[in-house]
Order: sequence, then structure tokens, then C-alpha cells
Amino acid sequence: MTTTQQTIATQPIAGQRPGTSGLRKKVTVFQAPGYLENFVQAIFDSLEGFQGKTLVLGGDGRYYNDVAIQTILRMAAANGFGRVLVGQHGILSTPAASCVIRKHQAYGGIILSASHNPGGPEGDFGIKYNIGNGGPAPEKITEAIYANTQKITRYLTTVGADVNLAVQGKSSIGEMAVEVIDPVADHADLLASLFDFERIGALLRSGSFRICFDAMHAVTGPYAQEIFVKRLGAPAGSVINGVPLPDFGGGHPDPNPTYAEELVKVMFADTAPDFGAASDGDGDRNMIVGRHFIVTPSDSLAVLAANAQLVPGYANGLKGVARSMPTSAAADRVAEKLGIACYETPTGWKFFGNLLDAGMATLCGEESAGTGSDHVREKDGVWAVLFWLNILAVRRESVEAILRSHWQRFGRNFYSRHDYEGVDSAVANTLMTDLRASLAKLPGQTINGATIQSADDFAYTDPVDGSVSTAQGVRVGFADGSRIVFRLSGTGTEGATLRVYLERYEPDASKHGVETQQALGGLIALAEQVAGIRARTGRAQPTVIT
Ligand code: VG1
Ligand code: CO
Repeated sequence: MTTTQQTIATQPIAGQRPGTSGLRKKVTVFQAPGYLENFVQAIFDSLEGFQGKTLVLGGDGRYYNDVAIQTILRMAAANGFGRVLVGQHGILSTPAASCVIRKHQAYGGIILSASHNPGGPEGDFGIKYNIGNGGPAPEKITEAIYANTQKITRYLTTVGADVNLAVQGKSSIGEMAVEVIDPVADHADLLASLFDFERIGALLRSGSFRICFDAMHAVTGPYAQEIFVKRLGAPAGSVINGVPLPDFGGGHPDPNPTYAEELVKVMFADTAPDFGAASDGDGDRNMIVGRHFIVTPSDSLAVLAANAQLVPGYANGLKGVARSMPTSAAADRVAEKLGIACYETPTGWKFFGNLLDAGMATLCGEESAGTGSDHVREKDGVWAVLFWLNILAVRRESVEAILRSHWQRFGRNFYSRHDYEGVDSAVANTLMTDLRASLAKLPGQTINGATIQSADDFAYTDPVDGSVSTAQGVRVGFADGSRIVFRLSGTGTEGATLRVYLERYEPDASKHGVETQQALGGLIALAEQVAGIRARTGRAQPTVIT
């Protein structure tokens, strides 16, 4: 292909600081001239020694994915990459991209996704950089990228026809090779090496055990089809909303009881299947639902850890577990029984990478429906579903029975997250500033009969490289071990989202059946007293409760 290299003059654009997981903005923002180009050039300018090396490229298929992929291919060629592995149609789920980076020993990868945020022309778009271990770039790199966006003067690109991404195969842009790869195969093969596909397949084909996987018209459709239906033999109807659409069918591809309404309806019907699951826009999250029973993500991590020895890939035991700070301590109790370490990290998968690389943790999880292991360096929705299916295939008990016996053994960490979405940014920032200012005087105070024992703003020192991350969320701990965490989302694109995380431990099995919001009622009232959410935001209740 004849190509001409070009250097285009540009100017810094404000606000290009990556958040919890890359840069996320409205599609219309990304469509502005130079917006995507500036950020991509800032990524390349923060990297060294990639000349002639391999870049992995793919996205969740949302609106603008196809346009952005072509732009990035041109820029990668002009910047001197030797080869780009790109998913067919420009699509790779986030865990699949991580898998491909590792398997092909790429220099790094660019993933186009705004994950659980809505898509379409009026929706959100996002981009993030992953390093050679397959995981999200650590803060040191994301901050360097941001610094580059503030001083950028030019970007490099090439002029030429679009690469045909519809068919797998090899082509080139100037000196750079482009390989359009099967987006599913590498990932599916990796998963097949970890789980007992024979046993899971026998269960799914038995006729006495039905599943429903809701791909929410997002990226996991083809992965679920290949793995659950083709390789494991589940009946065709087992995957719903399996066709990826650029606007996710108008839905919100966030697998929680609010947005995965359709799955919840199926799983609570009289004729409900035995097991239900859903994944998000880019395939890294998972929601696990039993018959008439929703599993909270924090509990799911704990159950996987407690049952890992039943799964071939983890039968030799876990090196440790890690969870994000706001995630419940249910996994900690399992780790303690197993005699392994449990690490508490800030929110966002980028903080697990070092622990996984150093062999300090095997399983990781977040309360936001993310679970994963050292098989890749991202959370992995389909992996979590297979892990559950493997446990069910061995134990032959219902999801609910597994949870109930888990609580009996370890006690129950009642847990809920209350999200206030689209709050005025100034109001949200003042709420957090005031909370931070009150930290010193909170301990010792008794509110509604509950005594505050500790209050701080979570800071994390990475045990591997010593890097420090501060201001990761306000924690208020009570004398009975309950806690409330307040933090602002780093993935939203409209106003601010205030997240309030509530947790209370209940060792008494006779009280495990209480409804969660009721069990946390006292804490919910305390959160209001401490932070004054209603008065400040004018919201009578949260937008989403998970
Ligand atoms: C949210 C979740 C966090 C997760 C992040 C990316 O971040 O709380 O646990 O790692 O999304 O997930 P925040 O800053 O909005 O709370 V994904 O599936 O959107 O890549
Ligand atoms: Co996601």
C-alpha cells in the first residue's frame, strides 16, 4: 500500500486525564478534530523502545470504534510500530485483548471501550493503554500520558486507504504489518486450559441444568456463543442479547440488578433456569444469578476463593487474593482460613497488576462486578462464569445453597453500594472536601448509638514498587466492625457520581436471611448523617442500588 507519512500540528486539549480505567468522554467529544489523535500521540510519546515491536488493538464495538481503529492504525504506522494485531471488525473484549498481548508478547495494547457506560452517537467512548504484561497502564504511565496531552504540538499519521478489518489476514500500512485476528480463539483456548470443560459440558448437556447468559448486546456475545454453546454444548437459547450492537440496543451494558433487568426477570420467573449471568460492554465484568437469587460481587469473589481447589487451573492452591478497598471483607475471611495473604488496593484493575506479576495474588476482585485471576491482567467476565459453572458441576448444589453454606461457615458480610449518578460536580466535590475536613474529629463520636472508631482517606503503597496513591476514598469505621466508604467515580462522563459503600458483618447464621437493605438500614441512616447527601444533592434516594 502506498502511504505518505504526515506530521500534523496540534495544540493541547484540556481534560485528557485518564480516570479509573482510561479516558472516557462523550462520543461527540472524541469526534472533535484532533481529540483522539492528541491522546493517542500522547500515549506513544510516553513510551520508549517500541520501534518495530507489536501493538495489540481492539475495542468493544461501540459506536465510533471502527473510525477510531483506522485512525490509530495510521498513527501506529507513522510512529514506527512494526506490527499491529487487531481483532476482526476491530473488536476484542478487554480480557481477550489482555490475553492476546500476553500470548503474542506484544509491546502493549490499546483498548477502545467505555465499558459499562452507554454507547451510540450520544453515548460514551473511551480509550486506554495496556502494558506488556497485558494489564492497564499503572498510574505512573497514565500521568505521563496526561502530561504529554498538555504539551503536545504535533501528531504523526499516514495517508492511505482504510485497512479491511472484515476478513482475517495480513496486510500493511507502509512498513508496518497489520494482522486481522480471530478475536475469540486465543481467549477461548486459554479458558479451556483452566476449567474442566468435560464436566461443565456434561452438566450443560444433561437437560436437567439450564443457564441463561445475557451478553447485553455487548462484546461477549460471540465469546459466549463459542464457549457455552459451541464448545460446551449448551442449547442455543442459553445466550440472550448475543448480537453486539454499536449502541448496545439502547441499553446500559452494566450487569447489575437495575440494568440487567431482563436477566433478573428470567431468573426470578417460575420457570427460571438454574444459573444466570451477564457481562458488560467490554466483557470484563460479571453478574452471577442463581434461581431467584442474586449473588453480590463481593460474595462471589469469596466463594471462588473458597472453592478454587475444585477447578483444575487453581487446584494447586492460591498464592493470595486481592480486592479493591470498597469491596467487602468476605474474601478476607476466606483468605484467613486458607492461610494466604489478602491485599487491599485502590479501585481500578491497574492496582492488581504488580501483585499478579510478583506471584503474590492469584485471584482478584472488585465490588463492581469484576473478578479475575493471574491468567490475564484484566478482570474477565466469561472466566468468572466458567469458574462458577465448574464449581456447580462439581458440587451439584444450587447457587443459593452454595451461598447459604458459605455464610454459615464464614459469616455474612452484608454489603451494598448506593450510587448517586449525575450529581452536580461542585456539590459532589464540596461533599467530599467537607468529609475529608471532618476526618480528624469523627473518631469517638457517637451517632444514632453507633460509635465511630476510625476515619481516614484511603492511601495505598504498592508493596512491589513502592508507588503511593492517595485520596482513594473516605472510610468511616464503627466499633462493631461496620464501615461506610465514600468516593467519587472516575469513569463517568456527566457531572459526578457519588458512590456510598455500606458493609456490616453478621456472624449469626439465624440472621443471614434478612433482606440486605434492611440489614444495612442503620448504616444507611448513618451515611446520611455523616455526609448530608440528601440535603446537599436534593436526591431522596440513590439512582442505582447494587
Ligand atoms: C468503576 C468501578 C471500578 C472499576 C471501574 C472500571 O470505577 O467502581 O471498580 O474498576 O469502574 O470498570 P469508578 O471510578 O466509576 O467507581 V470497567 O468494567 O468500566 O472497565
Ligand atoms: Co468493563
